[in-house]
Amino acid sequence: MTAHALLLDELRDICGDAQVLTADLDVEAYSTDWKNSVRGQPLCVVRPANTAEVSAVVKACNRHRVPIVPQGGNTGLAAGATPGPDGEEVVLSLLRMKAIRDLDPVGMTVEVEAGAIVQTVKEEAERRGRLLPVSLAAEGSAMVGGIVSTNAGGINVLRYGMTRALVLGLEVVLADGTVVDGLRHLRKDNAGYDWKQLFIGAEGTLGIITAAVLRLAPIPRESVTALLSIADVETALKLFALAQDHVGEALSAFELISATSLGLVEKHAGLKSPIASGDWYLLVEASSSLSGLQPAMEKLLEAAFEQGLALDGVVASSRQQTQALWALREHVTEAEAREGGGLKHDISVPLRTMADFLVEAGKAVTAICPSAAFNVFGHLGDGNLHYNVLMNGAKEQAAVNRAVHDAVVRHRGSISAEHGIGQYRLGEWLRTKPESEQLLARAVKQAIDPGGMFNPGKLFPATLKGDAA
Ligand code: FAD
Ligand code: 2HG
Ligand code: ZN
Repeated sequence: MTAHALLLDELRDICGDAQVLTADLDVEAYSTDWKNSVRGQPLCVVRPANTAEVSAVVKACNRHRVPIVPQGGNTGLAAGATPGPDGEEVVLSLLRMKAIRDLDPVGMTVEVEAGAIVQTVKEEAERRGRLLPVSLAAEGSAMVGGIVSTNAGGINVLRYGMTRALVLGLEVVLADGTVVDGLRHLRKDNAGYDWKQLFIGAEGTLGIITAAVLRLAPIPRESVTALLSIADVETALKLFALAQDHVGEALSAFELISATSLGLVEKHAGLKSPIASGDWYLLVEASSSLSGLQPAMEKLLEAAFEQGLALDGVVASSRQQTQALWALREHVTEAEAREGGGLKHDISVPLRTMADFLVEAGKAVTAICPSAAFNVFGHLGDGNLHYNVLMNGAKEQAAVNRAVHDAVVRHRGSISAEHGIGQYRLGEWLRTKPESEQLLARAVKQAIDPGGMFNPGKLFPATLKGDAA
């Protein structure tokens, strides 16, 4: 019997025959990323039911030296959950581990297994009068382990922070099968290194997250959403300052959408903006547990018109209208996918240089690919835009990718604000990340996963800057 066949038998003993998938048709959905840009071939997909099974699976894989690719909802946009092409890796899917173990509305925490769907946890929290304050268009499929492992952002980072800010405790399985139980429901814990931070945003390269304790928030009673059209991004930044002055900490979303993005949404999703007239649009939301927000938002809009910042605007006056405005924003990714040919960038730069960045990157891209169109949208309030270039599969993709990231580096920005490196940005991470930071990343990996059991070829390449050829 080959080593692989032995391992498959052991995995079947641990999880049951039905939970070890090997047939091409069965593993298909686990073998490619959401964008369908990378296709892999796993040795098998294994679906453990609990932490003890995860630990046993990891031990078995370790004995046979077969690496593991952790997978949640497979909605990641960096191909981090896609196995390599050679049938040499086991995909470990968390999808059966979806229990909400404990929800404490007073302490405002929820303890949940890694495979729980984000939307399901949000619905349960809402039923108990609390908010899980993470919002992203993929939340109907993304899982808790996935958002923690990518440190997902979304549209409410401005108010509540990235996923990292919500994680109070983690349970993880290490490469030798050890279960580390850090599932504490504590807001304050300075008893030693805060090791969980290493696993947040590690994209499955250090261990398997099997459960998490997340922070909840009160449900805002009042929420006001407005869509404004504006002439340019400098104006958007002035409006951001104005919004901070008028609604302060109640500001929960400040999203920029280009007219091109809205055009794609209209073309592919049939959704039309209620206002027209600008090259750019802002979706602004404020929410609060206290009342009195509506007049503050109205004053903000009045000031925006008086100062000549807004060209046109609409404030949602019902839940339905609010949903309709948000639908315009939430459908951009799907619409871009239908259009095809999109080259994604997930950049952040300091807000005060965002307008300069856009000019520089735009010139550089157009010089390389004159026919390129720009699907730019995203979380302007966080200094994070999805600077996606529509170039119809043109051969200059790599050059355009580099030109955009060169502009990012000039502004001391990041080539991935929220989606991660995965496989998609591996080369650009190597090219743009300073050597000292690359070596630090490898030191962490070597300390926690010295045998390279978890997600090889993701987050950083085997050979780093400065390694001898
Ligand atoms: P997967 O795609 O399955 O995995 C992502 C990474 O985490 C992989 O590297 C995987 O190996 C690792 N991983 C998964 N589970 C575990 C685990 N239990 N233990 C260890 N490692 C694990 N992202 C944002 O940040 N903001 C957005 O606004 C946003 N919007 C999106 C909208 C759409 C339409 C889509 C398709 C995606 C969007 N994303 C967004 C990207 C994606 O949804 C998030 O990155 C999400 O956090 C991924 O969760 P997942 O469960 O699908 O993880
Ligand atoms: C969003 O903000 C997501 O909608 C997806 O992060 C971005 O499609 C993208 O590039
Ligand atoms: Zn985003």
